[in-house]
Amino acid sequence: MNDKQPPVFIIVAGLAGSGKTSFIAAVSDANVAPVQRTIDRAASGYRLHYDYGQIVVDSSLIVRLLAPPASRDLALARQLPADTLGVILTVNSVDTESFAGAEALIAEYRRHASVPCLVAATMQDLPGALSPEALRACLNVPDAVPIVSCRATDTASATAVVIRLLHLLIDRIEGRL
Ligand SMILES: Nc1nc2c(ncn2[C@@H]2O[C@H](COP(=O)(O)OP(=O)(O)O)[C@@H](O)[C@H]2O)c(=O)[nH]1
Ligand SMILES: [Mg+2]
Repeated sequence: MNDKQPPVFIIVAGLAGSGKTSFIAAVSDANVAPVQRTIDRAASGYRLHYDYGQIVVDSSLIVRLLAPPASRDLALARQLPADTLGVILTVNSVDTESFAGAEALIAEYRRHASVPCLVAATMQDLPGALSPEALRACLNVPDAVPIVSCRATDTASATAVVIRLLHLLIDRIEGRL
């Protein structure tokens, strides 16, 4: 019997400069430094460059992390890959000028995604970073969506965000959410 599962996906979405590439590099296995992977869309005839990384949990389970190019974000929000576990929405906590765009992106994912979503508030190590509570108010994020402090360049910090997303998924499977 072949017990190898097809890969499952976590989408990392956010505006340019919000820490997506850093986040994927920090959580991915060392031998899968994030590469830009071109995904061929044979049916529609175009090619896209996604940031890509992966976590090999064991011989039967691989979690792939994908960050879509910003131009693709809204289209992807409406049609996530079938085996998507959840969405991590990165927000640059110091870049107040990005907040309007970040708010719109978060709202779009929440409107369309049937999988758990959370916000990773990146750049929390920098002076002037807004707290998760302040970001919640600025970006109109409802309480049901966690906002997790994050340093996207740090493996432990980024991994904690992934684990939080997995707990959200478990809560949902067990009917607690
Ligand atoms: N200090 C700090 N720098 C970060 C953090 N996340 C990303 N950066 C830096 O911010 C810049 C943009 O990050 P990047 O991952 O390229 O963002 P992307 O455009 O969303 O892929 C890079 O120079 C990163 O090193 C963070 O949490 N803290
Ligand atoms: Mg990038």
